[in-house]
Formats: sequence, C-alpha cells, structure tokens
Amino acid sequence: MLDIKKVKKDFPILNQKMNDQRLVYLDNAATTQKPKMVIETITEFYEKYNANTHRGIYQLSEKATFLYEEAREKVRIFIGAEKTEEIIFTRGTTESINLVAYSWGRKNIEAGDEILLTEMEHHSNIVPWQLLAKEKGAILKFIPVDKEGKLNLDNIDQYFTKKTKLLALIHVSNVLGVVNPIKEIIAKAHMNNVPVLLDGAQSIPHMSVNVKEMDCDFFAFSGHKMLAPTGTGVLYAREDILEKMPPFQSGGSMIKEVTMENTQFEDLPIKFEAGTMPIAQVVGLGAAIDYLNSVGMEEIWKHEQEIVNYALNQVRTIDGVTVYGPKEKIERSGVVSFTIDGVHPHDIASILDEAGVAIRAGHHCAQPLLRALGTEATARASFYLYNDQKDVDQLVEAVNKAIKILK
Ligand code: C6P
Repeated sequence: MLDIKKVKKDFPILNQKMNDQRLVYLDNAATTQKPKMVIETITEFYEKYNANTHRGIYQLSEKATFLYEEAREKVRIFIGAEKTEEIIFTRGTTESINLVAYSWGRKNIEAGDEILLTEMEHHSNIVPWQLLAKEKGAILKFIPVDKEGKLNLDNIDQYFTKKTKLLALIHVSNVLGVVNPIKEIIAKAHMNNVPVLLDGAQSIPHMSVNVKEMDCDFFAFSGHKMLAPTGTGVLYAREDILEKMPPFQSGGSMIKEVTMENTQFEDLPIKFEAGTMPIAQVVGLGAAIDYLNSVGMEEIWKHEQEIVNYALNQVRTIDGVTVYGPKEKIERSGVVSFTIDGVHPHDIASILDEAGVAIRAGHHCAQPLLRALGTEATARASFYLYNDQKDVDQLVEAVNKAIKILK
C-alpha cells in the first residue's frame, strides 16, 4: 500500500490553497507535479555542475556529461531497452513522433503506401503522419473504436495490406484511460511484417513498461508526465532501425566532422541530438525515475486502479452525468472523462477551479476520438500517485455544486 500522506509531502506545490480550498490537482494526463527530489536535483545541477555536455575538456563539463549520460542509462533500465544507443532524448512525445515521421518516414514511405493509425490517437500521432502522407502521396488508414471507445480489433488482419508500412498507435488513451492490448496487436503487425510505433505518453508514467517484452519498434514518451521537468522526452527505437535512419535536426554536436561540402554524423544516440540539449532537465528526468522506482511502478498502478474505480463508482451515480469509456470493470489508467447534460465542460472546469479542483476540459487533443464518442468536449479528471480518496470526494462534491449552479 502506498503511504499517500508521505507521498503528498514530497510534492511542495500540493501543499497550498486554491480559492481558499485545499488544492486538488487532477490534470495529471496534461502534466504532473514534481517531487522535491527532482526540484532539488535541478537546483543542485545549476549550483554545482552546470556546463555544456560532450564538448568541454574540463571537469565541470565532464561531470555534466556524466550526469546526462547517467540519466540515459536510467531510462534504458526503466523501459527495459537493451542498449543506451537506443535511447534518444527529445522535447517530448510530440517531438519523438515527429522525429520518426520526418527521418524514418521520409526514407521509407512512398506514394501509395499505407500508414495505419487508430481513431483513439492524440493529435501528436495523427498530424505528423498527415503531413508525411501529403508530401509522399501515402494513405492514412484508421482502426476504428466502438461506441465505448475500445479499439475494434475483432478482425484486425483486415487492416494490414501489402502496402502497410507502419502501425502507429496509442498505448493508453489520454481521454478514457483505456489500455490497448498491445502485445497481441504488435504480434499481429509483425506477422504482417509491419513495424509498430507506440505512443507511450500515458502508459509509462503509470505502469511498468518493457519495450523488449512488448516487442515494439519505436516507443515515444514525455518526461513531464512522469514527474520530470518539461522539455524532456524520449524516443526508443531498436538500434538496427536507428542506424539506418538519417538525422532529424542537424547542426552542432551531432557531427564527427564537417567540411564545406559534407558532414560525417556522430554515432548513436548523439546523431539524433542536435544542438545543446535540455541538460538539467534530462538530469531531472533521471531523478524522477529514481523517485518512481523508490515508490514502485506496481504499487503506483495498483493505487491508481483503486482511485479510478472509487471515482468511477461515485461520478457515475450523479444524476445528469455521463461518464465516457467502457462500462465494464477493466484495467484502466487513472482517467475519468465526463459531461453534465446541457453544460459546457469549460463551465464545469471553472466551477471546479473555484472549489480548488484542477481538471482539464475540452477535446484533449483527440478530436477524432471525441467525435467517434458522439461529443466535442468532455471534462477530464486524471489521477496520479499523490491523489487519494479525499481528492475524489472533493471532486464529487464540486461536480454536485456545479450541477446546482449550472442547471
Ligand atoms: N496529452 C493531455 O492533456 P507532449 O505534449 O509532446 O508532451 O505529449 C503529447 C501527447 C502525445 N500522446 C498522448 C497520448 C498524450 O496524452 C499527449 C499529451 C496531454 O492529454 C496534453 S494535450
């Protein structure tokens, strides 16, 4: 069992009032709060070790490089990758997916090829492929969701053709918390010789993830959704794939030698890390991984199951509230998306804010999914390891208040 009181104390921002109420932060799918350990690591970095990496022949730079590369090794172990060369630092999930679309996509996708996505995707895993498809004359295909928002996988083989060059899909939905049966989907894709890119933005913060066991070819995620600073993200890809990919951005750092005509690129992973990277933030990501490991990913997942089910049981019984997503009790990450009949979700979020409860309202950057669910916007409460039943109670009380005021 998680000691939530102790966990909460690790997050200074939570120890404050909002509109004279206890702050209840339930927008964790957007970004998470940072524990003291991460904040102190960044401060310590700037106070003691700040220098540019992979360049300086002096101790400070060597120390900064060591800490940066140590964070890469922590990421490697955390996601179960084989080699540190397979871990590329980016600004976040969005940049990781853009890297693949720009570099791998431009090299491998031709006119008439098909890129398979799903209707559940975040815009970050749609728009880069739309741009690539337009440029190359390729075709985007979508695995649909059913009325409840689960992928319709009854006859998954029908989606793969000889022209399918990539399956890019979300691991856990940011709108519904639905966990896709990724191992089965990847096995099917590989049987059809199709590589798979997984958007892990909403899985890696909440559950134990192993890229080797899942057997994905690419795995993209953001540090800031797993307690790390903003400006950090990761692209994992198998070394043999990365070796064949041309650089994404280019300039300083990612080169071995430049003449006026030509450039010899650095080895992996630096080949994909052009310019000065967010060094302190990456070191902070390493500290966030240490923190998550000290709590335990299994414990975090179990705790979120309890909180999300406690929340679902209560929110579902409120008159006039519609909760989106599968009705049966399934494993889902800590997300509850809901609407109140006749009330715009932005109005719900404003009233909840007055009650100290921070949630997100809108389309959650997943408009095709929301349309498939028959709505344009929802209110979304998303939980993390520092949320407890008291937080859910404050949410439910605030929703009831919103109904009284708005209806
Ligand atoms: N979803 C949300 O409130 P970035 O912004 O690059 O760190 O992450 C993009 C992204 C990609 N995939 C999924 C599944 C996501 O949930 C997100 C970010 C936030 O739901 C902000 S829109």
